[in-house]
Amino acid sequence: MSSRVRLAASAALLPIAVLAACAPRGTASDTASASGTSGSSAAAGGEVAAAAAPCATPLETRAPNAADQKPAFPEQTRACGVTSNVAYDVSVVATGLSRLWSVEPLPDGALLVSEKAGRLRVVSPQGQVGQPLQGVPAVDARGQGGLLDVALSPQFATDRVVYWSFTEPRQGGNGTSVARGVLSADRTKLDDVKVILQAMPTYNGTMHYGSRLAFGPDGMLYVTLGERSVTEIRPQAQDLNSHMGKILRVRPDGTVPPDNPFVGRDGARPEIWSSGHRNVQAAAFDAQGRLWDIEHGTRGGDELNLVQKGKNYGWPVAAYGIEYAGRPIANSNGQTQREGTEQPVYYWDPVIAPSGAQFYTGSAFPAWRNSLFVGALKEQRLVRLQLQNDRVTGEEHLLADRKQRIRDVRQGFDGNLYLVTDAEAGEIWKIAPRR
Ligand SMILES: [Ca+2]
Repeated sequence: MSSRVRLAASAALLPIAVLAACAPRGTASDTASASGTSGSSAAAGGEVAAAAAPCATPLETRAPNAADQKPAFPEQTRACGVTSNVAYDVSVVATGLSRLWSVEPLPDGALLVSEKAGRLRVVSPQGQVGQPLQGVPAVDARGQGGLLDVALSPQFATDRVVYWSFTEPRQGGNGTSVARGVLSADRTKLDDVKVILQAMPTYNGTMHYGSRLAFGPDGMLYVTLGERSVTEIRPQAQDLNSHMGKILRVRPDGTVPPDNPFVGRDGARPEIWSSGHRNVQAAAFDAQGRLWDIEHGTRGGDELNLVQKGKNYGWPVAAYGIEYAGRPIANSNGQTQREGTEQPVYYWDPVIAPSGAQFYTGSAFPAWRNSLFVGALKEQRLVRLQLQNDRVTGEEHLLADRKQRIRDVRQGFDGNLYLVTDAEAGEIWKIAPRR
């Protein structure tokens, strides 16, 4: 299976990875493991942690935007550069697709992709691009809006149910909504289409919709949202009576499971799983079945979080970075910590502008097992993070030579990685072991 939930097989069954040469700048000890020189890690599929000390010469060398802010712990930013030395080929599966937003591999090797303007298409393993699927409701594609993420039902092989998030045009504005439908056997249309979730309130804007969809090992659908960006509405990220700036958790039919953290609390919306998020466009479950998110920050505040039930991730009352205009973040007065809020596991200053994310669990690239891959829009590359004990121990940047805004990254059922680019003539890439 290739869904964002993927429980790892025992790492012991897999070949030990020949990883990483020493960090190019001669610092991190991301060296493992075929030679057996390092103690093998149970958690990391051949990866061995860098030293716990902060990196003396991190991959990121540019000046931070918020030079006066300090990380809460040494590994929270500017990890050491690491090099996996994996030999891979990039093949262009298809070109000429407009503003691709997500890619979802199907069990037979085809790909389901979304184009922001409002189209879903099936692309064959050979790269044949299908006509837009019929049955997709209208979207508001202005600004950052449109047809956003796609996810498969955990039982897709038998029920053919597809989920997607989109900017729904509404009376008085718009909002992020989630719909589901049944992909017809001939893959030309979606039947029984139904909107199962509407993020509220409706707002008249064009920014910060989120969103990613990810099914957890609990069978629930997690939906990440944005806070609509502007100063008038973004404080709602701290308001449990609003869906803005939240991650939601619902059953596959959109109803609320009774064990959600705020069920039964007055003035709280029961779909909420976690709060205090800014604009969450990446969500991925790790091999242990835990949810991680990556959020767009302001200048200097992109962050990685381990998302836990009922917790508050700080925005906008505690955040790294500065306002786009250059001053401290108004709602936090520049504070990065606040009691009752969670610290990010990692943050980028300057930002990468994160898109989709995927924990790699396949066998095609043993050296990458348990790495977290993140697409980068502004920085036009694929970011690979190594994690150990819930700390980032190394960062690697791949595909930067292609100079494309990467909008999503997903693992296929074949263990290869599939990426889509954000361009008017966008591309689908397959990353496979070098032949
Ligand atoms: Ca935060």
